[in-house]
Amino acid sequence: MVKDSDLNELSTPLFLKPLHVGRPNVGNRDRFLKRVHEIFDQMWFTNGGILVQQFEKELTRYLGVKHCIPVCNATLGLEIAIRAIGMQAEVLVPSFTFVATPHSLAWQGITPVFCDVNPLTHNLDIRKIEKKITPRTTGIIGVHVWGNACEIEALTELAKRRNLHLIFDAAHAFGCSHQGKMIGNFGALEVFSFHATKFFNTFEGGAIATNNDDLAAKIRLMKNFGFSAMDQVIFPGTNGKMTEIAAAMGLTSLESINEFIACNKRNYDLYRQCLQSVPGIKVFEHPSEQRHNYQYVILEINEDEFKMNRDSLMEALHSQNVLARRYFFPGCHQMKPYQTNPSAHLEQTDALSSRVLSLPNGTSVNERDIRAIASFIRKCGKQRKNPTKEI
Ligand code: T4K
Repeated sequence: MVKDSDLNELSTPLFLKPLHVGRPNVGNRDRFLKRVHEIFDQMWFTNGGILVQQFEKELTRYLGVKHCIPVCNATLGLEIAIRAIGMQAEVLVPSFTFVATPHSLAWQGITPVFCDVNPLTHNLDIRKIEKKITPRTTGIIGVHVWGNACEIEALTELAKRRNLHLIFDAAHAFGCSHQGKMIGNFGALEVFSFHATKFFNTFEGGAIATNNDDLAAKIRLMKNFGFSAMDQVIFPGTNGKMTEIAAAMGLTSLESINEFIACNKRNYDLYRQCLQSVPGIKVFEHPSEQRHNYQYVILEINEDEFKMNRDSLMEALHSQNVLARRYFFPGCHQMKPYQTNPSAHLEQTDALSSRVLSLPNGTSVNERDIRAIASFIRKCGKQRKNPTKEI
């Protein structure tokens, strides 16, 4: 264990090798490689092969949902979903999200109208959404940021009352639940990301979950060029298919998902325990009464109390090879493609994106790492100057 006093003696960084946010979790490598050999034996690489079919079945069972359709990534999954459901003109989205969320609308000529977030939950602020509805609004995309469910009931009620489509970007929320039901069962559909940086990965990948049979049928057509049978195209589609190798990784990841989650939770609890008494540092809380993947360890830094701002803390951590990330910074409304968007003044989003910092979690992080990181952060808070110069 590294103590504060030890840090004073450190002339080399705390970690010799970088400790990343978003390091992939990998299940049993031999089982994965066995599946890869099967792929070569079959000489069937994509277009709905047996591993994708098996992965789809397993996902559906895991989530308790009628359909969970694997796709090549969540961004394309969102694009397909938005088109399948018929969103057009303007769609309400949070700005405090990864830029893929608004891009999936803008890419098909739909204007993302950015809404502010609730500073406590980091999700869409239901009290502020309704004001943004115009005659051009056709839908809402809620994002379950850090895996924590949006205010689903309130959003569902609003969407119903104002005749809007409602879908969820559940990129962070695989393995999480809301009111005892797995995420994947809400809105018209939900889209997961299985990108390498997610706690559950298929290298690149994602899935669209829905309980609506007609919508599922449409999505299946759309992600395969609109083919209904050989030589028969009945819809203008795209290529959103998952490959066999991605499904091999997905099946292998699924076998270890409980271990990944247990490891994330252990780490998350330890971070909280080690940082709870540090003035000006708050570790964002995940709801204990729901299932959760505990992937994200998010610090909120109160500069006045901590005596150092978020960016200086990030620089200090980077100097020690702890590659903390500013997810999400800046808010999407501040990014170049969206700066002219009239919905641009979002006080809470701006404040939040200047105070959050994401710390490494997952199977590549151990107890000793976390104690060292927490000790270093505590030390940073005690110093008003740049701590890296004194360590
Ligand atoms: N909606 C939301 C709310 C999302 O967060 C995302 C994705 C999406 C939609 C779209 O999902 P996908 O279409 O990607 O399925 C990363 C990921 O690329 C992105 O998937 C993720 N969100 C976003 C939050 O983070 P970057 O630009 O920050 O990635 P990058 O390359 O800087 O890597 C992040 C960290 O992960 C680095 O510290 C290194 C580490 N890393 C990364 C990769 C790829 C590894 O250790 N190994 C790896 O293989 O976007």
